[in-house]
Amino acid sequence: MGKALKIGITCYPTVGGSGVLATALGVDLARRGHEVHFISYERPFRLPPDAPRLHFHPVLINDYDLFKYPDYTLPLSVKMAEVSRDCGLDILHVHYAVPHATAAILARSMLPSDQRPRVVTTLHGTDTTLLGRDAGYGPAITHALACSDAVTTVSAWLKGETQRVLGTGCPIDVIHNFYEPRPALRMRDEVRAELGVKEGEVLIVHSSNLRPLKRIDLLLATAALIRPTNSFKLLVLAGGSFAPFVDEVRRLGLADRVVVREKVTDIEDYLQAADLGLITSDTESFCLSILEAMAFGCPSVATSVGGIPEVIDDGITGLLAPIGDPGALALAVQSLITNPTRRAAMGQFARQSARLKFTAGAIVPLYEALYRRVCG
Ligand code: GMT
Repeated sequence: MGKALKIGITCYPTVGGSGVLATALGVDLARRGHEVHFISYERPFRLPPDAPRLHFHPVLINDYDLFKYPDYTLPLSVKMAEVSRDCGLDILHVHYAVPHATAAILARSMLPSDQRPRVVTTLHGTDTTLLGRDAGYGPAITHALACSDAVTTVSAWLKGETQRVLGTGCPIDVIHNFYEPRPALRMRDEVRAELGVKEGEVLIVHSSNLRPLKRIDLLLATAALIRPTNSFKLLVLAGGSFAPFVDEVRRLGLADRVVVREKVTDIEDYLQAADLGLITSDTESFCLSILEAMAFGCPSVATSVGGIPEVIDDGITGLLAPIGDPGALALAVQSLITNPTRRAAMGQFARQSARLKFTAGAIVPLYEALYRRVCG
């Protein structure tokens, strides 16, 4: 290993793919001997409390009456500059461009030239696909990318979208997401019993923040079409409130099929108990939750959108279905419910693919090489 680096990481600390990935990256970098400083408004929820070389610096947000909208970007940039100076950071690595990349560029310009860290921006998805299209954000994102020392995207698809939507000519490295499963704490049978999964039923898992682009309406419409109706339970691991969907569950006659667990932190316990994943998103730049399921030998049925085909090899590690078609999704799910041998084989390939292509061991060295490249 080369010289240990001092790396600042900024991400959203809440339940969501970009923060989860950034936290896992920081944890692994610290394990590899680097000094890692998280800078955010709250401690990322998956950050272990006492790991060596891992530090957390909270950003205090103002509460002035004179502001109608509290500002986060400026206090964040001031904290980034302060941590960079006091801890001698080599790198500021920001996950999700808005507002983190702009804050990092500002922080860097507050410092004397010999104390300036290199800025690495990782785009995760909606920072390009949603905010990049917004006239109130797009130019600021393009500017922050142009001023970054390196830009990465979590899939080749997102790289193409970033170039297309933002018209940016800056070089972009594609570094896929990774997942390092923690051991489950409970037995598979115990978790299935807790969820009320009966003998012979297939446990389908959907894990997401339930935002509109995850298409929970389509997820439930798909579940309502699966035959036989009593062949499965659908577990929703919800990163947000499921309350807005409860009426629809009842209307579709799914009350005895759908089990919800909100804000779960021990996802591994549930993933090892599942048989099949189901993702119905309108758009996804990678879909970390498919990878999390794959790591537990659980193949997914998913809409063929965005970067998902880079994660699932259709017909080998899972099944892809056209966007917005609950009939096709239900048929794909049914084909794996009724064929446990094929499901198990796909699960084995899914686990192998996760281990080969998408572990910390495969991916984190790519970030380290990038850091060393920008540090010269
Ligand atoms: O949509 C989410 O689940 C959260 C969001 C985020 O930024 O936290 O996810 C995005 O980043 C994840 C990690 O890189 C990707 O796996 C998701 O596909 C991506 N979501 C979208 O692009 C819609």
